Amino acid sequence: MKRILITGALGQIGSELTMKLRDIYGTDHVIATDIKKNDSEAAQSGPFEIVDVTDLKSMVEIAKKYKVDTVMHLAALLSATAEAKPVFAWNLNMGGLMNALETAREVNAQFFTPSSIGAFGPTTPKDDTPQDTIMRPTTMYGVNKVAGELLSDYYFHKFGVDTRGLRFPGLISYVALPGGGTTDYAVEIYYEAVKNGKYTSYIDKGTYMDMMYMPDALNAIIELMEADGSKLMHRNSFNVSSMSFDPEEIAASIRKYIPGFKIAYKVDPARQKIADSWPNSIDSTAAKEEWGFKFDYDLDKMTKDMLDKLQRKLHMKISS
Ligand code: AKB
Repeated sequence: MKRILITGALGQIGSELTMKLRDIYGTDHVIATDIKKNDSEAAQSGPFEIVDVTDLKSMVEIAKKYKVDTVMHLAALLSATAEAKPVFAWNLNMGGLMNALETAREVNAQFFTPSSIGAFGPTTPKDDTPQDTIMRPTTMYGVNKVAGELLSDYYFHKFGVDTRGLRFPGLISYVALPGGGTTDYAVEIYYEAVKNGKYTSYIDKGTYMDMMYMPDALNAIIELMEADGSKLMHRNSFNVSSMSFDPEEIAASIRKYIPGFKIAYKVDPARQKIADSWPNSIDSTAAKEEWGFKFDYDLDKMTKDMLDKLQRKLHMKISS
């Protein structure tokens, strides 16, 4: 049975991944860590330790204390925050990744970290973006993600660490909010739809980006980690996506359940510039062929589930 250490476990992905892994592998086998503790289920329902990912010694100590055989490194700044604080982002994103890889090497653990559609740039083909293509990102986050993919490849080839990773699109979820991302609008829009029946988007109409619902993202991580390593030609950088839409299309999907829903625009130039440098839609064929990537949720199925779950979470009823 796996023993898994997760960094950034109280963030958007970690809050749900921790709980799902505890269901599969047992509560005591999943050690959640983050820079601060909070009241969330992930922090309270099983082992939790404060870990600052810039502190290698404490990460290795915790990994040894719990005898982990898997490290899932999620702690990182997202694209918009990284762009606003590039030096801090380099230190946290690259320093944290290096320490997490070193920890995995030290305790001989399997390793996962997410890459992103942010690893692509304006010179990358925009539609059906191939798995192997031009990667010259113009954001600090993108530079971190490309370097992270290469560093993970290096640890695999040089030290034999079983590194694995996915290029995630924008992830949509209702448990923990994302923070500081460019795709966050696609989460905020659902909260505002339930609370106020309207949303003002900071991303302009006509801007297409890849997205995925959190249950599909969690399955993708677990399936990749369980996959036969000998078949993984793109082990640290699989394109994965289940939908691509612009703000008008997500608004139209919400209108199927809230007919009076209204969208307006107040474009944030900083986040729009990042979005404009990313693909419209990426090609996930390599992930399908090499480890059987699949997904359950398209836009309308996700919208229905998000609106149901948020009504329960916010104790609010939408009038349809
Ligand atoms: C972001 O918007 O920064 C992230 C991502 C696509 O990596 N959600």
